[in-house]
Amino acid sequence: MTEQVPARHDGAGPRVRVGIVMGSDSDWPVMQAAGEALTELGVGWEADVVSAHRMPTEMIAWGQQAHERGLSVVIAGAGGAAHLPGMLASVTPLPVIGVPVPLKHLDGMDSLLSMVQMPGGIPVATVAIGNARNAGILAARILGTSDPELQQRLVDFQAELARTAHAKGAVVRE
Ligand code: RP5
Repeated sequence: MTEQVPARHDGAGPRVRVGIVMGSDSDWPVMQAAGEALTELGVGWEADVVSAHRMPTEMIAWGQQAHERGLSVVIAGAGGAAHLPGMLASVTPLPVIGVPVPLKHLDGMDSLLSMVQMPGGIPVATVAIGNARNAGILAARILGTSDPELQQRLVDFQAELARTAHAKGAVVRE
């Protein structure tokens, strides 16, 4: 084990609505940004390693049970032959967001192409290579469509992004 993936976000926070899964604990340094974004936005999450290739039976069971356990969105990250998001999408009715994890060979292009080329009927919403933070924000946006308080936090979050961008612009013009 190279990195410690938290089995579940500290339980004391909001109800867990997002499941973050990855093919290996070596993906966690990239994937933890999804959890950080969700925490910033007040969304409960859990994280686990569910490899499509090394533990396929468990992976399918995880996907089949995700909605029954109360999850609403799945974020799945993997590197190389990144089949995890697509395989989960084939067995869950939940929206699946894919995060291509860059490895030392091919810079994540292999992961990206593995995720985006899904057959009709089985969508995976794939973010940019390594951009797990956007996956967390997108999951919050999906949940925000039926959660006015969360949607307001997203409005405030975007306003803060705009303020930050303006501040950066001001520095550049000096
Ligand atoms: C993929 O293989 C994982 O998602 C990971 O990105 C990659 C390498 O895994 P390890 O060999 O580091 O466990 O399935």
